[in-house]
Amino acid sequence: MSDLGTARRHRDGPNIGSNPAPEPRGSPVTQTLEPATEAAARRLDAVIIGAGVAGLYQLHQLRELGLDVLAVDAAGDVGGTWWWNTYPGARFDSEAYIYQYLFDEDLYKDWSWSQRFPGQEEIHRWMVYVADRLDLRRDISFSTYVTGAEWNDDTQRWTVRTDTGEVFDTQYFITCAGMLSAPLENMFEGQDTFDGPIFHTSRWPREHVDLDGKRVGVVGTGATGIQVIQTIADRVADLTVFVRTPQYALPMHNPAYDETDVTAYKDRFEELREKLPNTFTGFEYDFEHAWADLTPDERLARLEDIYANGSLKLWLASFAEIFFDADICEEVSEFVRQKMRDRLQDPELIDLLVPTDYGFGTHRVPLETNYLEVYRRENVHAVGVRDNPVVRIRSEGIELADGTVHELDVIILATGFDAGTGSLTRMDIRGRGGRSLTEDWGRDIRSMMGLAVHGYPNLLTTAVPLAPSAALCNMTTCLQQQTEWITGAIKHLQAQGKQVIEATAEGEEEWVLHHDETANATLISKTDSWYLGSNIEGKPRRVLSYTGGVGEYRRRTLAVAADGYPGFDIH
Ligand code: NA7
Repeated sequence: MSDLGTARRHRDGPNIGSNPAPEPRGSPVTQTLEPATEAAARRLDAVIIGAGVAGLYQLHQLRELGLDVLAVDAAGDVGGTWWWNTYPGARFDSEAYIYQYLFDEDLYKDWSWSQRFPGQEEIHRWMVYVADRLDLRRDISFSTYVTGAEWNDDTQRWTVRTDTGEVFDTQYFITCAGMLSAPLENMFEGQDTFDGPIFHTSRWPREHVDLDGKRVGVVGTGATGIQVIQTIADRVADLTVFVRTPQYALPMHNPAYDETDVTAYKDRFEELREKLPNTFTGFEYDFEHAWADLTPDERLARLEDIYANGSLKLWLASFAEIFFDADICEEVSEFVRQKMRDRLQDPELIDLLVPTDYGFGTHRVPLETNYLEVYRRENVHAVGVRDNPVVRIRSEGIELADGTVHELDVIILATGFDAGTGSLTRMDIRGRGGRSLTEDWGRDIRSMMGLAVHGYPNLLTTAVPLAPSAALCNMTTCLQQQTEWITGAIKHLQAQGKQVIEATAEGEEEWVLHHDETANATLISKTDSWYLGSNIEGKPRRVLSYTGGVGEYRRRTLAVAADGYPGFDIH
């Protein structure tokens, strides 16, 4: 994973075994906020939701600005995504040395990574290091879920409420809640009848889960499912993987770092600080060649070379044309398919696990380690559920449409998230005149550069739709940029003696049109996946991520700030 997330408070759910998973929240639209009494509310300048990558840095910046600010997080500690996602095999697929804060050279250089793509435990330790180094914990309220917030037109301030009964009266309400923090965990009829535990990957129990010798079923073969499957296959007695849509799998090259490697990347700090915010996806690499400029042999040589790099480079920095040109996308897809066929060998597995009905790069591309080889083990069974779907969970296991029942001891749901919007729409956020963000985004997902929403004054957002941080970037790059933009906007208000900033309807509309025009030119917009919201029934369709590139987004957002915030009403 390379994403930020922070999410909801852990609760015991009846159907999730020993997993302390959150209860499904009722439709926030039907919840009503109790009126706050002045006495009960703690007065603040800013409330931040989240203590992950964005929340920590936003807290640091606003404190430096002299604001009285509190971060609130449902998690039990700092880390966001890297606190929640403790499932077996969770790890980076951004190189560790670029998934970094770049605002402080010493902070960067005083931490050393053990390998190119470290696992969750090391990543979480790094986030603890950052929080301690910047002394952030004293202004974070953990194990606290924001249930709702309400803009008061008279006071021009937000009332924010939590499930611990706290009420905050704040000028700014800033969401750093993560784009993949609302898990899809109540997926199937009969989940509460299963005799064993059911774990959603992002709500993995913090205590040890014993899978040894168990019959385990995994539903979902996205980036997360792949990490779980390849990690547990040799521990469990029997592993059944329910495959609906296979992924293009790219082998990860993950060497351990010695002192020389660490010194080498640290010496590049200045170069990385300059480069990362200006590439197409906030990674280190960028497109170097146009497809048309190379001969077929040169293209193949380049693809082989990048494939051997063992990173997301094949997706994010081979040929930009794969995102726009169906024929070129098909050629690169076929290159990856052949690699997969060579590894799988078995025609039945090839049929089930090699994607043929969508193009390489139009879904999130996962990195893996021996993922395909795992299916050649005797204790691993791939079951196709595209034409014979899972219909329910029964006491003994998973039942498919044709009546087949797969008997299991443990079920793992790697079924993904309500991406981009779910973290906020599961709360009850009310803007001007009591309008509901859940209802507004339930009709049409709109924002002003992913930083603000018309109708919600002083609500400033990160990792929400219509910015690269909604999906298509190295998250630390994008989130640093967004939080710095927010800090800059607040500074601007302070300097002007103003209190309120709100995206205008016209400004937002202009951005939505630009976003759509850019997104609709890509093949991503023509391919079902969570990138488009199509994993959630009834979710309005829109490419969640800004696809114009991280560098272009940065240029545009900084221009807005430099030009005095056109598209925003400031008063
Ligand atoms: P994803 O990428 O949304 O994957 C979810 C998987 O679950 C995907 O394979 C789905 O198949 C599958 N799924 C969902 N519902 C069902 C049902 N009902 N039956 C069978 N299979 C189902 O989530 P991840 O957690 O893997 O990754 C999310 C991001 O986290 C990832 O992109 C990284 O950025 C980190 P489908 O494709 O819908 O056919």
